[in-house]
Amino acid sequence: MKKIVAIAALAAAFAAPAALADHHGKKTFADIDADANGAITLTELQALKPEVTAEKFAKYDTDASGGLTEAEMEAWKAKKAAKAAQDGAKAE
Ligand SMILES: [Ca+2]
Repeated sequence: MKKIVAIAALAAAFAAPAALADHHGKKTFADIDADANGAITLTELQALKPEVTAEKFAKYDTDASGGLTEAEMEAWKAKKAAKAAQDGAKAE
């Protein structure tokens, strides 16, 4: 039984692409873009983050294309990071 667990753990370790480790377990743009068309739709994003609303999505879909480009996703991430830093400063 122990041997099976060890093999399963080893298989899982090899199955995880090394690139993911650089993102601290976070999904990359390509991971979220399930159909790899270069834009993340609300459906694709909700598969990862079900809490994202259509309103919130639209706010960051700055060209209203119905999909978030990598640049739009980066802008979103930057805004979230800025907010987190601000919240952290308030807590101190
Ligand atoms: Ca897509």
